Amino acid sequence: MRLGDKVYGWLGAGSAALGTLLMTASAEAGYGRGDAWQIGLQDPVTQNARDVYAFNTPLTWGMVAITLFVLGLLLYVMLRFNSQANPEPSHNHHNTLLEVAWTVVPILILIVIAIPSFKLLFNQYSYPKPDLTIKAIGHQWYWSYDYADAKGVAFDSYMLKDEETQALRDKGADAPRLLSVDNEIVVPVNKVVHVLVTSTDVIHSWAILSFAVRTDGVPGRVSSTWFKAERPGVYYGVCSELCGKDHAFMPIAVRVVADDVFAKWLDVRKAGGKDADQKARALIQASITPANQAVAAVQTP
Ligand SMILES: [Cu+2]
Repeated sequence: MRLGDKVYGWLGAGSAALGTLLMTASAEAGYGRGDAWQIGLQDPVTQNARDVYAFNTPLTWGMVAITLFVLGLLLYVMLRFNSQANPEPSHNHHNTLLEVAWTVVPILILIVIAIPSFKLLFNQYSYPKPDLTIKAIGHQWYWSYDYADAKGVAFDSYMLKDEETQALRDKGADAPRLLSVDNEIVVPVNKVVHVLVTSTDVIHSWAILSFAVRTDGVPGRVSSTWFKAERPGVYYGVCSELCGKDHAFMPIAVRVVADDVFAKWLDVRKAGGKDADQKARALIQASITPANQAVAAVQTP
């Protein structure tokens, strides 16, 4: 067996073993949030995210192969042609075949990368007809949301403090530190959601990794993105543009729920009132039953 084959075998075995280890560590690992010692990306829950991840994996291994190849060439030159090993240097120069090859091969590699990459970009910027449109407004340092189709449904979303998430976890709720927020965005499952992103002060960025969306919120401009989440659950993101001292403390939480839960939630929000936030939260918490958590645990293909 050649050394190259061996190295490839080790890499394959290594990543497979690591994958198994991480998957057994937690059934929910990777969905909507990072997991301790996770290697790789968060699990995708939209078609675009699946396409992005299917592209990312071979690309990364291709990069590893090229890096090792160049490293090998460098080591070979350093050992074989240093002044001790090769005291009489040859006077060769110019090799047309070699020069054409090292120009053409990288061009071909770039073309092979560009084709699926452009396809992904087109998909991300082709907006299917929306079922729901949400405006996300970045502030120093929190987000506010406005449901454009539902008059009066608008709220602020602040990160929960450590003692608040701890209190929730003590009660058995799932509330990750630095990601949980007081008011989550709630959207129905399998529906096209457009998100219009803007900001009132500096540039922020609205991103959810499991949806493969990331869009800058620029003051005075509206940028947009879209997703169609195929799996109920809660998906976290963080502001992805350095926006000041509390940049790290303005997470984004999207709760994907069944249609009927969403309809009830929207009614509570539309009714408004002083305790609307509380009622909306209670409704969502009550909807998280063991039955639909089991549904949520079923992986999408
Ligand atoms: Cu920000």
